[in-house]
Amino acid sequence: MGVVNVTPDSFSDGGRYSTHEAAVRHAHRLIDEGADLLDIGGESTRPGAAEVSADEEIRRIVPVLDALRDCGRALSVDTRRPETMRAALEHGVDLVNDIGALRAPGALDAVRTSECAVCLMHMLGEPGTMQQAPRYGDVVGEVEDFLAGRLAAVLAAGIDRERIVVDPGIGFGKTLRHNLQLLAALDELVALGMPVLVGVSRKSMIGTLTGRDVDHRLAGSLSAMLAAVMRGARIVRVHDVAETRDALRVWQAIDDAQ
Ligand code: HH2
Repeated sequence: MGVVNVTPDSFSDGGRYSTHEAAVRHAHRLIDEGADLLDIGGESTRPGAAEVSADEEIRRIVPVLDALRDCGRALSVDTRRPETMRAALEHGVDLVNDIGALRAPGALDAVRTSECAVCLMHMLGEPGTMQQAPRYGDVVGEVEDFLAGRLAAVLAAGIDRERIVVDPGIGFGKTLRHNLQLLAALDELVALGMPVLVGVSRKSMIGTLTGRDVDHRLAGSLSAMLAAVMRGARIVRVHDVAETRDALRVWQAIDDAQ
């Protein structure tokens, strides 16, 4: 899953693709590099990022979706807002990637009548404050319980289990230790029986472990990505698609030779 941010303030790419043309050009580059799925977002959710209105988010995302509709790859919309989900679904999006796990009032309804896939992600708190001393008794158990609870809510709303992907939400209300524990125990989330998506690309945990700024976190990101895939992650949300493909190809060849 290649990341396409149509935002002026995402932590990882600092507004490089905030115009429509730049975002579409970037998406095509990620396709050429081997992305199977493009995740299009109109709001940065990094800790402390300013919120945008649904209107503004839709204004950023929908023209990009329209330009990419026939690109031959699955399209995902990265949003917490039911209005944006609805607009994106009207414009042919295949996956609703909600860091709020469809908890916003109206979110379940927004996806219920479509056939789209849904990613349910764990987040403790809200983006603005989530990194202020997040606390868990047992982070792996609590994330698992949360995702199982959201799955139950989604099933009760009449959405099929086959449409669901789950995500531990690396960096969303978690310390470095929480992130590491979740990645180390990813097979426990995989055991829930749904495909697991993981996003670690360029995140601050990589910066903390390597001492690198956001432009120099590729090697660390690839290492974390492989650790997740080896424990059963099925979708990896990344900024560097070509390098991720290469890393996966080599790992897969070794795995196949076993
Ligand atoms: N991380 C970000 C955004 N969306 N969605 C899922 N399912 N999992 C993630 O880990 C995830 C996500 C991080 O967002 P942001 O800070 O806006 O930056 P960027 O989009 O460049 O990664």
